[in-house]
Order: sequence, then structure tokens, then C-alpha cells
Amino acid sequence: MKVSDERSADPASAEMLEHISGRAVQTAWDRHEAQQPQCGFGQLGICCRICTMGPCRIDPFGGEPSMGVCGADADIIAARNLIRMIASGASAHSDHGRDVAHTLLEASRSEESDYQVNDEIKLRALAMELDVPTEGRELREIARDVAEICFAQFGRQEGELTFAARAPRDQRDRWHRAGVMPRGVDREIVEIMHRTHIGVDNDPVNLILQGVRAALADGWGGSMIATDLSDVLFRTPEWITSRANLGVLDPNAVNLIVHGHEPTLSEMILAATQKKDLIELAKSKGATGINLGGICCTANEILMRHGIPIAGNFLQQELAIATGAVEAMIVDVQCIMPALGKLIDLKDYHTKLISTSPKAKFPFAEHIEFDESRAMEIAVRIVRQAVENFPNRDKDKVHIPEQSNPLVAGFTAENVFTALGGRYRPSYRPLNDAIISGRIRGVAGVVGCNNPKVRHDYGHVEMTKELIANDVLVAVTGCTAVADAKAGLLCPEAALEYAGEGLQEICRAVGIPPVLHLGSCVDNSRILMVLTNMVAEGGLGESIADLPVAGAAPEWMSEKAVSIGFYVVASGVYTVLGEPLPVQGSRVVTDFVTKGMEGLFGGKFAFESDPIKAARLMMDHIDRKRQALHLPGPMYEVPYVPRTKAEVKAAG
Ligand code: SF4
Ligand code: MSK
Repeated sequence: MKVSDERSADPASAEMLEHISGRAVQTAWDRHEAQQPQCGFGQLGICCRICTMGPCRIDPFGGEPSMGVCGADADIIAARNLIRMIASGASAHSDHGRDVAHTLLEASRSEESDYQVNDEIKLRALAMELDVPTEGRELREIARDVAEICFAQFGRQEGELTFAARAPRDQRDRWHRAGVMPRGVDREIVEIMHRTHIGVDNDPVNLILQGVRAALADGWGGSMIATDLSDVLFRTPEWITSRANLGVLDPNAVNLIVHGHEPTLSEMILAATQKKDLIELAKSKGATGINLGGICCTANEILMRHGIPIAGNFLQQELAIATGAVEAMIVDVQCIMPALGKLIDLKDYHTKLISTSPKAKFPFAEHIEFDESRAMEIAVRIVRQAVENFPNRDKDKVHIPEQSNPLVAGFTAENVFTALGGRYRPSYRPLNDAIISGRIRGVAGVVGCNNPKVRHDYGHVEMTKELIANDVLVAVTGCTAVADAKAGLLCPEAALEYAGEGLQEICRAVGIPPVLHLGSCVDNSRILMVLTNMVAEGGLGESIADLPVAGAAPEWMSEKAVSIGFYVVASGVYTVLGEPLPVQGSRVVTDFVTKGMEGLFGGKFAFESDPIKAARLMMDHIDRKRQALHLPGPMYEVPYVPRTKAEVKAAG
């Protein structure tokens, strides 16, 4: 196999890697290779640099040193490091949610704002849930009250996070018993930073429980607010078609790529690209028009609501620039490699890198700061810059792979399973019935990033194929969604090619793909609501922990993924990670996250790098849950034969 194929299972990415090999361009794969061998202490989570008596490290083989200068052992150090990852990940998601709440508040204050409420139904539903009066009030007044209540969730010091009340009672009871019911989002994150300061909390399990509390504040707070208020502002997604992969770049048009996570800017950029005068300007420069595409989750945001095509996932950000066909890459926050600036500085490519967030500046990028009060004006300025850069494109250097696959996206907790019942039976009953009968074996959430440690996209795609072949309906978000879209798994036709007979029947009846795209990383909160609705519908137990469902992040790399993993597990879901959590230098921490958490929350982690084996672990878990609910095995023959009760039990 060629090196490029070893690095990526996606043919377009492999083609680009081949195209740039031998050039000065460096990619994350090259830098990953240059980092070998990576630090074993770091991988095991047993190095500490929290104070300047250190840095300290622990002998992983049980020898000396067994403690840092302060006396912290492997268990304390690994637990502290782990929950600091959660603090960072939860902060990132939650700051995103805070920014969206701020945008809604600003919109509610002025009719002149470039942002307005676009989903009145969702706003009114939220208002009812939050006890905001609606009778005889203007929409803007309702929006203001809703935004203020959501805003207050971040700084809340006492009581319980409001949206945690959405979780099934049994799950909430578990959180109360474990003492992890979140208060305010910021409070839980700050408490992690306090407890992990030298000489504060020195009990590994107590530390991890605070990590769980902050993660829950992310999933049922910061991320959920980001999702719900984005829906209010930019409208709740509906099923929509589009395409994904580098082939969506247009060789004849001005190509803009938005990259990062937040929808506030990308929504405006999209509107600006549709302005007649800018399209005319593009034509006057010799282009056929303006073409917008996205990378990472900001792409998922505008795909879900507008069908804007996706150019790629995390590991394709450098490859997109290397096509030589991108006039501007506009970045906001999260998952944007600093390497992009260095790539621009090579001057091999004419792409302008434009940073926009005061929170995220990049070397060699032009900074055009985004300000919501002048949103459209700034978006127009950015698009104009991209258009004016078109004549600098060197046509001889352009290399755009042909691949781009069709997809269907736009699924939400509100619309996805109601579809299974058709317009006249809008409930989760048909989904639950399909599971109860064994037509669908269970539901899996496959999410997360790319990581050059594993073959790009291979984990996502192979795991998803194995699951759907065995009648497991798959919900995806983030970079998994992009990987699966590129592999053609997000089309209804994929059911005929890859799904088992039971899942195929459902997909054919309703016209859905076997893999449902639920949005960006913060939209994992949609998955929490899907699970909650399944419990509420009845027949599948009393809590999320009873459901025949499982989660996975086969190629995860970011601290956000750790926060997601913890709120999903603490919400009762068995979750398999491709790359292990960096805790294996501590037996206590490893045992707690892979075993102990189950007793408290009903969910636990497993680590498995082989995506097929990981999918089978998920199906073993799903089968165990089916057995506990006294449900039959899969209705049709499936390739991964359910084990006997004894075998499943023995598999743990
Ligand atoms: Fe070393 Fe303890 Fe300081 Fe960490 S907190 S660097 S283990 S002395
Ligand atoms: S973008 S967090 S690489 S999924 Fe949400 Fe992808 Fe992971 Fe970023």
C-alpha cells in the first residue's frame, strides 16, 4: 500500500497526499511521524507539571519514583490530568453556547440586528419549558427572557442546571446519589481547576466525579444551550441534501472555506456570498461565481441548515489549501491547526487565512475581528477579500480531487424519529417498536475527530459499516459524520448496499439513510435528547442505561471529546474509544472509568483501536441490554451472530 493510502482511507485525501509528496508542504501526518517515539509518560497520564517543584513523572513499572515531589502518586496525577482535559473540553463547548446565547440576547434588543429569531416554534417551546410568559408578548421579549435564562446557566452558583431536568428521572437519581448533579456550567469548570491545584483534592475517584459533574454541565448545559439557541436563531434543521469531500471545490469559482465551530459568523458569510454585487465582482475577476464550503463543525452547522457542501474533516484542512483553489479560509475557534499559518507563509499557495475571533489568532493570518453588531458588514468585507484574491490563483498549481459524495443531513431529536412514524404518527413509538421487535437491533452514536495515529476515516467508516450491516441504526456528528458522508453512507441508497435486512426495511419504508447526521460536536446534545425521548416513549426501560444503545469515538483526539465521552457515559451509555484515555498509568483511574462508573451511572468506557472489534463490543453490550429487557434477538439473520447469554455475560 502506498504511504498516502496508509495515511488516509479517503481516496481524495490520499490523492492530495500523493500530489504534495516531495514538496515543502508538511502535514499533520509528517509532524506526527517526526514526533516518534511519543512520550510514554504522557500517554499513560503519569507526568505532572502542575507546580514548579516538578515536572514530575512516575515509573510506570512500579519502581521509583513512585511519587512526585509533593507526594502525588500515579492515581492522583492521572486523575488530575484527566479532569483538566474535561475542564478544557467543557469550556470550549460551553463558551460556544455562551456566545450563541449572547447573540440571541443582542438580537432581542434591536430590530436592526443582523440576527433575528428564525424558528418561532422552537423559541415558544423553550419559553414554555423555561416558564417564560408568551401570551400577548412580542417575539423579541420572549427571546430576551429565554436568552437571559440560558445565559444565567453559566454563572449559576446553586441549585441544579435547568436543562438537567430533561434527563430521565432514573438518570437524575443516579447523579444525585453520586453527588454530581451540575450546578452552573462555569462553577463546575472552575471547581476542577481549584481541585487540581497542588494540594487540594487528592482522591482520584473524588477528582473524577468532579470531572463527571463538569462534563454533565457541558452536555446538558453548555452544548445543549448552543444547539437549542442556534436552532432558534438559525432555524431547526430539516432533512437536506448536499455533497462532501474536496471535489466540492469549484475550479472556476472563487472558493471560500469556513473552518471552526461557531455558526454565528458562517451564517453571515453564507448570506454575503449570495449578495449580487459580490457575485458580479467575482465575475469581473474572471470567476464563474462564489462557492462556499466548510471544514469541521462550522461546516456541519451550515450543512445542516442550508445544505452548504462539506470540503472535509479535521485532517483535510491542510489538504484543502494544498489544492491551490481556495481563495480564503476563514477560521473562528477550535480544531484549527496552527500549522495553517505556516502553510500560508510558504507562499506556495495564494490562500488568505483570515482569523475572526478575538479568542483565536494565528501566525501569518490576517485578523478581521468579528463583531456581532456589525456582522453583515464584516462578512461582506471578508468575502470581498476572497473575491479580490481570485486573480492571484495560479491555475497551473490547482489540483482538486474529483471525489464528492451525495448525502442527506439535517436530522434532529425533533424530526428524526418522528419520520419513522410518518407525518400522521409523530412519535418515537415506531423506533421503539422496531427495536422491541428486533428489526433494529439497537442504536449507536459514533462521533469524534480524526487522529493521525490511526488511518484517516478508516475507524469511522469501518465501524459504521459493521454496525449497520448488523441492523444497528447509527447516529453521527462532527468529523465522523463527514467521514461517513464521504464514504457514501449518508445516502438512503447506502441502506441497500450496506445495511442488514431489518434496518434496510426501516430505511426503505421511511426513505432515510442507515446513518443519520445529527450535526456538529455540540449537537451531541441532540443524541442525549433522542435517548431521553426513547426512554419517555416507553417499553425500553426506565433510564438511558437500560436502552440497547452504545457510543463510540474511534478516531478522537480533542479535549472536547473527553468531555463528550464523560457526559455520555455518565448519562448511561457504554462508550468505546479508539485511542485510550491517557490514564493507563493508574490502575485505580483505569478501573474506575472502565468498570466503576457503570455501577454509579449505568455507562462505562472501553478502549479498542480495531473498529470492527469495537463495533462488536458495542453490539455485545446492545445484546446484553436486549436480554435484560427480555427482547428477542435480531429479527433477521445478521453477520455478527449474537452470542449466547453465557458468552455475552462472560465478555463482560
Ligand atoms: Fe510534582 Fe506534585 Fe508539583 Fe505535580 S503537583 S509537579 S507531582 S510536585
Ligand atoms: S470538529 S472536536 S476534530 S469532531 Fe467538531 Fe472534528 Fe473533533 Fe474538532
